[in-house]
Amino acid sequence: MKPRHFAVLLLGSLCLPALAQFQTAESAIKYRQGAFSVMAAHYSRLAMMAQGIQPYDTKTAVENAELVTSLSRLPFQAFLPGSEKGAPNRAKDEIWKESAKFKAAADKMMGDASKLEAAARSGDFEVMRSAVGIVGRSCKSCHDDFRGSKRE
Ligand code: ASC
Repeated sequence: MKPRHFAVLLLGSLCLPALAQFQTAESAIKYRQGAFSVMAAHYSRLAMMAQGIQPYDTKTAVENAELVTSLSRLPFQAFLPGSEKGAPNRAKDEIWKESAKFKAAADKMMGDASKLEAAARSGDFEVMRSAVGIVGRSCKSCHDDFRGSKRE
C-alpha cells in the first residue's frame, strides 16, 4: 500500500461515525428490526406454552429460551445516532434524547432475558412461566416508552 493510500485510510477510519458499524441507517434499522422479530417469534412460543395455549415441554422451552437469551443481545447495538430515519420504523426520538433511560431499559430486558434460559432448563413449568412473564413485562415497558407509530 502506498503511504498516500494508507493516510487516506487512516483519516477515513478516524472520521468514521458510530453508524459505520452498519453501512447505512437503513441497514441498522433492518438489523434491529430483524433481531426483534426473530426474538419475538421465539418469545411467543414460550409465551404460548406459559399460557397453556401450547403444550409445555422442557426441550422446546430450552430451545426457544436459548434463542431469546442470545437474540436479546443483538438489537440494541443498532440504535445508533443517525439511524432515527432511513427506513420505516417505530423508534421514538426519546431513544436518542433520553439515552440513559433507554440504556437502562435495554439492560433490564437483557438481564431478564439472560435468566430465561436457566429458568427453562430447570424443567419446572412454574419457574419457566414466571421468567417468561418477567421478560414480557420488560418488552412491554420499553415499547410503552420508546416505540411509537410508524414513520418513514
Ligand atoms: C411478544 C412480542 C412482544 C412481547 C410483548 C410482551 O410476543 O412480539 O413484543 O411479546 O408484547 O409484552
